[in-house]
Parts: sequence; C-alpha cells; structure tokens
Amino acid sequence: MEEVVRLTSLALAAVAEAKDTARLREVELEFLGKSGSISGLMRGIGALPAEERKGFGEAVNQARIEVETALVSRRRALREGELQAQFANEALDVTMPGRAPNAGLVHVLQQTIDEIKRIMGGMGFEYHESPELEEFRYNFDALNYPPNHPAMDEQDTFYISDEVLLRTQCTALQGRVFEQRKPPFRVFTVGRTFRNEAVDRTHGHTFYQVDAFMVDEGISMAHLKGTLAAFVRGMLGDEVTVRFRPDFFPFVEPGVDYAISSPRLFDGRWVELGGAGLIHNNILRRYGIDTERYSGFAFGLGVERMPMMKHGVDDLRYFFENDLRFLRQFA
Ligand code: FA5
Repeated sequence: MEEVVRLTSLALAAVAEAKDTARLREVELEFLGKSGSISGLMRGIGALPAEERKGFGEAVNQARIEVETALVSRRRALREGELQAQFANEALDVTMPGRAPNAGLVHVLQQTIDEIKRIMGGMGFEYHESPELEEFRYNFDALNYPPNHPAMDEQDTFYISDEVLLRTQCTALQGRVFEQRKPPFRVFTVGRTFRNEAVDRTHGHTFYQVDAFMVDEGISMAHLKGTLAAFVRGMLGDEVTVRFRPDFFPFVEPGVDYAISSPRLFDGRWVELGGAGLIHNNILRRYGIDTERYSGFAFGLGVERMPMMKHGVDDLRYFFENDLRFLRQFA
C-alpha cells in the first residue's frame, strides 16, 4: 500500500512539473503505460493474501484515476499555453505599411497617340495600321512623285533595297487604302517614320506622324480646315487657332503647311505642325475614282510637336532617351 501512495505522489509531482505536452506524454507512459510503474502494481496482486487483494486493487484504480485526472487538466493547461505561444509567434500586424507596388506609367508619346486615336475616332475616322518597313512605290510612286523628283531629297531615308525602305511619311498608307476601298471613306494612321536627318531639337531621325485622309462628294479646303481645327482643339484646348500657308507636296493640290497657336501655350508662338491639302486628282484617277464626283483632303503631322507645346518641352530628343526623371513628370 505504501508503494501505491509513493508512486501516486511521484506521478502527481511529475505531472505538475511537466513543462510541455511532450513531457506529459512521457510521464503518462512512465506511470500508466503498459509497462508503467502504477500499471505494474497490479501484477503483484496475486502475491497478496486474499483479504487484502480487493482493497489493494481499489487503491491502485483510485491512484490511476487520480493521476489520469491530473494529466487531463495539466494537458489542457499546457495546450492552452502552447497555443498562446504559437499565436503570438505567428501574429500578423495588419496595420504595418505594405510594400508599395512598382507600377509603370504610359509613355508621354503613347498617351498622346491614345488621345489622337480617341479624337480622330470620335470624328468618324477609321484607324488603320500601316507598315514601318514600306515599299518605295507606296512611299513615293503612289503619291504622285515623278521619278527622281527633288521633293524626295527632303525625305532622304534609310533604304533596305531599291524597292524597300523605312517609310518617311505615314501618307504611304494612302495607296494601300485606295487599292482596296471605294469612297466615301475617312481613314487615319499613327506610327513611326524615319529620315536621314541632321538631328536637332526639333528634328529626329525617328519620329511619329499622324496621317489622315477623307474622300467623299464635295470635299473642300473648308472641310480640311474645320476638321484640323476640331482635332487640334480636342488635343490642346478650345483657344487654338490654325494657320494655313501655301506649300508644295506632290500628292496635294492645293497644298499647305499649317501651324497652330494658343495664347496659353508656348507664349502664343506659331508652331508648325504638318502639311495638308486636297488630294491630287492624279492620285484619285490612278485608283479609278471619278474626280467629277469625288474629292478628298489629307493631312499629316508630327506627333512630338503636341506634347512639346502642351508641356513646354523644348527638345524632342527627351522623348526617346528613356530618362525616368523626365518621363515621370507625365504620370
Ligand atoms: C509630310 O511628311 C507629309 N506627308 C505631310 C502631309 C500629309 C502633307 C498629307 C500633305 C498631305 P513633312 O515632311 O512636312 O510632311 O512632315 C510633316 C510633319 O512631321 C512636320 O510638320 C513635322 O511636324 C514632322 N516632322 C517632319 N520631319 C521631322 C523630324 N525629322 N523630326 C520630328 N518631326 C518631324
């Protein structure tokens, strides 16, 4: 009997001292497991005198129950503590500032191109893609340049072969459309153009152009000027005025260069934006269009000029240098 009391108090002390549930499991096996010391007491029961056996058995069971109860409550307490520790360990501070996402921004020229497409589209012009690597015949022949015409020298460019070149003007789209479409139509394109140019503040070897043209009955210079004015006002504000001056391009007659000015931009100075005119009858006839019935206008312009005016940028080379300090100003 003393052994029962001794083992019980040993077991209870071990339970109380266990620091974690793993240790508790060891204590359980040590005393109550199959070969545990309290379980082992029962094995000696046969050696006792018969009248003591019942009392001894009851005492051992009592001891077992007592130790088991202690184990259960200690385990609960330890588990609670272990969970608390785990929670503390895994705690997330949801108020901590996050990592700022590293978002890019749309390049100022692309912003301008998107705006051009929106405004031209709004005026009923269909957008057409056209190739940067262009055939000589579309870049020049189809546009009424006679062979060896000096006007070609103004657009000296990069030849891939005698027939293929980097286009010098987006007007090269005209022949491709005239081959496939019958009037009326309104079409435009935006894209890169290339010229073997002495590069300076306002001239690049690579730059963007918009080119638009429209063919319908009774189209006149008035439609051209009205369309251009609506377009540049959409881009740069309602106060913009458009000035025409006579100019020569083989593919228009009459031809003009046009400049724009706004009291709010560039100190009201005139900025030449592009060339325009009524599509030359030679071109219309070449594509079988009845010039008694139809006429058309065309205009082209340099894209960089617009953000230069709008933001007071005095050198177009900034647009192509990819200096983020410059580009981030247009976020
Ligand atoms: C043309 O390219 C004609 N295709 C425009 C045209 C279209 C006339 C339809 C009539 C009818 P020009 O070479 O002037 O024309 O160029 C047009 C515009 O492109 C210029 O006014 C200018 O804004 C821009 N540009 C021309 N060369 C450069 C360059 N090297 N760098 C930047 N912009 C340029």
